[in-house]
Amino acid sequence: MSGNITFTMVKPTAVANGDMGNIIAKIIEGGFKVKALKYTRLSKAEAQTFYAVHKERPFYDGLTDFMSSGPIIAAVLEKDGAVAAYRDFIGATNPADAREGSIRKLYGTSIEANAVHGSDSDENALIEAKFFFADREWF
Ligand code: FUP
Repeated sequence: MSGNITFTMVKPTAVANGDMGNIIAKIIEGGFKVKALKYTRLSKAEAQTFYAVHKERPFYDGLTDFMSSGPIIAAVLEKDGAVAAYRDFIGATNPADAREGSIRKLYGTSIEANAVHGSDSDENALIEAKFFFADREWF
């Protein structure tokens, strides 16, 4: 399965703004198959674990506060070359730099509140997916 899956989250601001349905619809229209899907909320400690790779970065505390500030949608997506395809699909990290029509351009409001997460490697996609989903929750 590695190489064909990626992991995404609809971040708290996008959920709070009522954009979750539009974002999930756009992902499916983009040719990504939903393998797993969950409405949930990270604790601060869980957000710190999830973003541990950014532990030394100046934005780590704010990012983990933000990501635990409200409910999110977590999902595993399938497509050939899913990681790269999805990163291209959602646009640049900073919505201001994101491609016109991309999810981050349409629904992101700042580099932190950039609407969605997308895994950066096949290895991390699997780690992140397993962080949220038990085997029986994948279809
Ligand atoms: P991306 O892989 O596009 O999500 O971007 P990064 O891995 O560089 O960043 C991870 C998350 O950290 C981003 F979603 C938003 C946040 N971030 C900030 O809050 N400030 C920054 O300066 C850079 C990233």
